[in-house]
Amino acid sequence: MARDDATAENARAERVASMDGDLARRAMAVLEANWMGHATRASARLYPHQWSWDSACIAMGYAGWNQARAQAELRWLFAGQWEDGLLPHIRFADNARYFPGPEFWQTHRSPSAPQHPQTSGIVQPPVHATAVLQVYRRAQDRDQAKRFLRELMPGLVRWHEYLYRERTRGDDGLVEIWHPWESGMDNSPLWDDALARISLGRGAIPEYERVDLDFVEAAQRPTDAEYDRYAYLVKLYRDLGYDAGRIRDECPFVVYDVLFNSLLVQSNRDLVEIAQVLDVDPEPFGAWAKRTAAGIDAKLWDEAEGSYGDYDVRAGARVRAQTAAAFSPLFAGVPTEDRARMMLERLMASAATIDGLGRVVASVAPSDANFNPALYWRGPVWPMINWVVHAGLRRYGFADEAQEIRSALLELVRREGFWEHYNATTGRGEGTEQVSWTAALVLDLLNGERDDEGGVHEHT
Ligand code: 2M8
Repeated sequence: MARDDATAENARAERVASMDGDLARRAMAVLEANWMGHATRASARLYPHQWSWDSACIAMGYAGWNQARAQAELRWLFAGQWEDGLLPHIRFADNARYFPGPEFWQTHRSPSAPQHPQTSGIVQPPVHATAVLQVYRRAQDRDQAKRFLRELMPGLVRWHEYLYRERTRGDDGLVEIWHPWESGMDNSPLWDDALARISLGRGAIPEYERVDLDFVEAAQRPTDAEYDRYAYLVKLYRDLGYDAGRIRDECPFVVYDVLFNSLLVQSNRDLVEIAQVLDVDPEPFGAWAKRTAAGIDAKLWDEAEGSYGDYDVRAGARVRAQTAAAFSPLFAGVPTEDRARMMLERLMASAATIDGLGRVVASVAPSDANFNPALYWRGPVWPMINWVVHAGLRRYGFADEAQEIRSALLELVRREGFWEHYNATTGRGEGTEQVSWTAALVLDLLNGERDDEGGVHEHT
């Protein structure tokens, strides 16, 4: 970097650091501590590797104060991409303690997986094109940032091509997930029925040992029965050599998840914009966005409930659970204004109210029978979900409600620090601590104050 650019970047980092008292500085310190020299571990203790959707969020957090880091983060992730375009949910660091590690995934069984680096063999929600565009938008050196777009675009396109080629069936434009970990919302009640249908005969469960319970109370983590099924599905995929065609036929867990598909719609819209910057034909990405948005509207909207939700492909039925994922189509500009208003009412009625904070979005509605304020993806407040909902509300012009959620989330973090999630009743920080995407999304939200109104795109 030229000396002038370095000075400008330092000046900007200083400006960012002084936002919101010491909150931004504290957030930057979390990312600094988790920086591995080439990418950022998801958290200090429980998650010592690079996770796919965390990493996309982390890049957005870096974008406003350290472009070099933001770009390096995404480059490192995409260097683990498989030959068929699959973007793995974990790129492993060396010698870190975590289950399941590379020895359990055994991705060498797939001809598409790289020999090096070592990765997992499943995916996570596609928020990467959104992250790449955000990094570009926040860059000061436009030419350099354009080169970054040019460098990352082929990987992004191959990633989406993989999803449309291997993860669709029929022509409804929806992509499917094959593991609860692919949703990012691991033990959400959304998966209860599908997992309950998997009966594990003798010898079906591979040998494994959980590591997570060394770091976090069992009451805040998935059950052993859930872990048995997570491990069983991984074993099934590795036994099938990670062959997508065979998994598609044999997999007992096949779900159209509304959050995953909504993030994909937005990523496609962002690919359109990236293509326009690079003077490349944007039409195929616009067509993908349209197709998947139409699929969400046709298959995942329930008129009687007045809500979007997931669809269990194996059961041939909608999934009944009131989770925050239902609001994610707002983020991608999918619903009509009428539907958006219905969603807003439901959202604000089902939000968590924590003493002195105002409303914030719980991962599961407090009125749902499965709600548990402290149990991981079954109730706690997650920064990523609130970030998605906040952007969705802004997009539709629900500025006051967006502001309420933003303020409540930031206040939770100010009070408690950078936790994985926050108790939906007490607001206590729980799960694991020093969490990178919590810090990064706080930085993005603070930075967003300086963006033009509608830091998200127009509703198209
Ligand atoms: C959690 O998931 C991992 C498995 O991928 C785990 O529990 O070990 C989820 O919250 C997921 O969404 C997140 O990406 C990951 C790292 O923060 O942790």
